[in-house]
Parts: sequence; C-alpha cells; structure tokens
Amino acid sequence: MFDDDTIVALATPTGSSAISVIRISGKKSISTVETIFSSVHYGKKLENQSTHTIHLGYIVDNIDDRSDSSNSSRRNYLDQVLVSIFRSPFSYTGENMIEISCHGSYYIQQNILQLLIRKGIRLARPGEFTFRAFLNKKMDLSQAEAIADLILSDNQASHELSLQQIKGALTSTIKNLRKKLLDFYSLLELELDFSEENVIFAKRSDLFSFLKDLEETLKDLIESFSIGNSIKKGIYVVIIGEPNVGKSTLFNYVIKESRSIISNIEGTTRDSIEGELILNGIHFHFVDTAGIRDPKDTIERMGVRKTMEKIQEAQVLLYVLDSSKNDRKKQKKILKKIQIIHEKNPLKKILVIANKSDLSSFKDFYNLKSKFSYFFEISAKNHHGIKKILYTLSQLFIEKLKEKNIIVTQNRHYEALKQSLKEVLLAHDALTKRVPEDLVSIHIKEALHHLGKITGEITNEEVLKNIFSKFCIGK
Ligand SMILES: Nc1nc2c(ncn2[C@@H]2O[C@H](COP(=O)(O)OP(=O)(O)O)[C@@H](O)[C@H]2O)c(=O)[nH]1
Ligand SMILES: [Mg+2]
Repeated sequence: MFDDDTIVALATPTGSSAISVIRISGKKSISTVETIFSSVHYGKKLENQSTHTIHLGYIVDNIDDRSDSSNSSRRNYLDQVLVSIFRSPFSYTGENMIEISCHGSYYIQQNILQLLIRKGIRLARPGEFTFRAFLNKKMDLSQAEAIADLILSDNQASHELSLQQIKGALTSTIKNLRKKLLDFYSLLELELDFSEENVIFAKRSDLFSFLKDLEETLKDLIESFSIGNSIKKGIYVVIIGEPNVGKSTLFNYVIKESRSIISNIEGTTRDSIEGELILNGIHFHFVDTAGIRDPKDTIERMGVRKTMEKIQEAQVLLYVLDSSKNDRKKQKKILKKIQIIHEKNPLKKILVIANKSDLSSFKDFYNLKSKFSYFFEISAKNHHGIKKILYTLSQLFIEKLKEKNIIVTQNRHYEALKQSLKEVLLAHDALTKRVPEDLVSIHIKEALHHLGKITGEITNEEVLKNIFSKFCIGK
C-alpha cells in the first residue's frame, strides 16, 4: 500500500456516457500525460502550466516524434479531451494530479488507460487516491470513511450525515475530547510530581466533575450511533397485529404497490414482505408480517416465527388492530400483548393503529387511546389517516437528528468510543477507591489511545486495508 508509484483509474463508471474522467496521481502524472497529449495551441507544454488550469487538446498514441510533421500519418488521434492540472500539495491526494475528461465510450476509456499503463503508470487499487490523501494529511481517517459513505448514500439524511463528517464535525469533537483527556492527564501528573510536598492542584471534586463531563460527552456520542446507523442503513418499520386487521392493506398503500395479498381469509400473509419508502429524506424499510396469533399449521407457524425475528430487527413497530371488532375483553388482551412487546423491546417505538375506522361504532374502544403516546385512528381501505402516521414517523427521526450536534455512523468509531468510555469509567472507579494516581492515569492513556483510532492518529495496516478496500477503484 505504501509506494510512490504514479497511479491511474477511471473515476466515472465504465461504459457509455457524455464524458468520462480518468484520474492520475503521483510524481510522474504531468510528465507522462505530456507524452500522450497534444494541445490545440501548438507547442504548449503541460509541464509549464500552473495548478488548477484546464487545457484543450488531443490524446495521441505514439507521438514521440511529434516534430516530424511529414510523419503525421503515424499519429493515432484517440479523442479530443480536457486536461486539468492539480499540483502538489493543492490536489485531492496532495500529490501532482491530472484529470483527463474524455468522451464516455468504452473504447476511448480503455485505450487511454492502456496507453498510460504502457507509459509506466499502474492501475490504482480501490480507495488508493483517498488513501494517499489520508497519508498526505489532506483528511483524517473518519473523513476518508465518510467519503465512502457519501458515494453509497441513497437518501438525503445519510447524505447529510456523511457530508457533516467530511467537513470534520466528528474530527473536531474527537480532538476536543482528546484535549480534555490530556488536560486531565496533566493534572494527575502534576499531583504525582508534587505528592511529597502535599500540594493539591485539583480538588477531588473537580477531578470527579471533569470525569463526569467526559463520560457524558462519550455517552452522547455512543448513543448517537443507534440513530446514525439506522439512518445510514434505513429504518425498519415492522407492521404487526392479529390476522385480518388490515396490515397488508396499510402496507400496500404506504409503499404504493400491491405486493401483499389482501384477503379476508385469516393467515393469508405467511411470509414477511418488504417495501421501501423515502420520507423527508429518510429511508424506511416497511415490513408486512404474517401477524401474531396461534398458528393453525406448520407454514403459518413459520410465518409467525419470522414475524418475531422481524420484531427484533425493527426500530419502529406499527401495531395494527381492528377497531370494529373490539370488546372490552379483547382490548385487555391487546393491551397486554403490546405491553409485553414493549417490555421486551424498550428501545423500539410502538405506534398503535386502530384500523377500519369506517366500520367502527364501538367508540368505547378509546380507552386504549390514552395509554399510548402514539395512537392513530385510520381506515387503510379508504386511505384515511395514513398521512399522519407517515408524518409522525419522519418527525421521530428528524427530531432526533436535530437534537444531536454530531452523529456517529461507523461501527468502527462506535467500538472505539465504547472502549474509551470503559477506560474513563475505570479511571473514575480507581479515583473513587483512592488508588495511586499513576494507576488512574493508565486508564486515561488507554482512553486516549482508543480515541486516536477514530481519527487515524493511532492505526495499523490491517485497519487501513480494511477501510480502503471498501472504496471503489478511482476514489
Ligand atoms: N372496512 C374496512 N376493511 C378493511 C380496512 N382495511 C382492511 N380491510 C379489509 O380487511 C380484510 C383483511 O385485510 P388484510 O390487509 O389482508 O389484513 P391482514 O391480515 O392484517 O394483512 C380485507 O378484506 C381488507 O379489505 C378498512 O380500513 N376498512
Ligand atoms: Mg396480510
């Protein structure tokens, strides 16, 4: 991974398009492109051009004897192109870079690439441009990872999250945390230095509040991962309830397709079916399930088991009930069921949906209403009241997004933060037990180490390989 070859890759997709961009980075970028480029201004040399300039000309095969005009028939004009020059350190990678914008044909793309390879440039490995940017301190590791995410993001919310990380919001938060930890560390060291003289630099209570403050910040970041991660991957909304209450009708309307079979025969939906929806820029996966009742046969039993699995995956549960069919006894039963689900899954939001409002005359049913923070009365069949549910869904997450200044989206960062918090808690504990200061500072050192992994100040080749292999070639 660590060489100084000059590298090339197609930065745009292979195949037909209006234009394609070929990227070259490394010491020999400009001199090599010079040998295959012929400017429209006769005699203009790329080597003499300054950074951030664009030049029109032709990519020409075999022009070593360009001065010999009688031999011009030997020139093989491949394409008319624009060549952009970025000189070190003012480029994406920090090295000398060239971008050739050619016409987007497979033939042209491949021929220019091969021409450059024949001239001694090698094909870039996945993520190698960004890796070099990281090595040349153009960005830290968390920013590089965000670039991979940005390319993959397919909705507004995850796009915003990656952009925020590229701009360095996480970097500066981590830097701040490290600074706090270092301050704390120096306080401890000072106390150690002067321990003989019995001088106290920091009151115990100050040290404790310092640690508490750190813990809070770390916890906040760790907590943000659950929202960050679900926004990145999409939020699972699982529709559950007894058979025949209208789950599939609601599902189909929400995802605007008739994918689920609707019928009044109980137990029709035996497998779970998924559909996608983007609400206010947030990606939701809706899952229609078999419903939960005592299954009548093996296939239905499998369906019910699958429903239970889907509940585990969900961030949100839509519990649908048939409001036209509820007597007091049934209400109690349902209430109990929801409570059990809630106890088992305290972190999941449960939206209770009373369907078939067009039929229900049994208003007594609204006893239930006061018991839930999210209760909706709808008619899935008449499309009545569904907008409100969707609005609430998107608000639930938009609000969370707004609450947090900074949101952690990478598993790697999440793990490092958790390990860091663990060490801070151990330090706290050690301080409480009045163990010698140098034992406290061991934990602080460890906490610093784990934070350093996020930004790449502390890293190993294995981790780097893993991160950059996820990129596409050309990035
Ligand atoms: N009157 C009325 N019938 C509905 C409504 N929603 C669904 N249904 C009917 O209830 C039956 C069961 O619906 P379905 O969506 O298959 O229920 P599921 O078993 O929970 O998936 C079908 O005959 C639907 O047409 C509604 O809002 N009002
Ligand atoms: Mg169904």
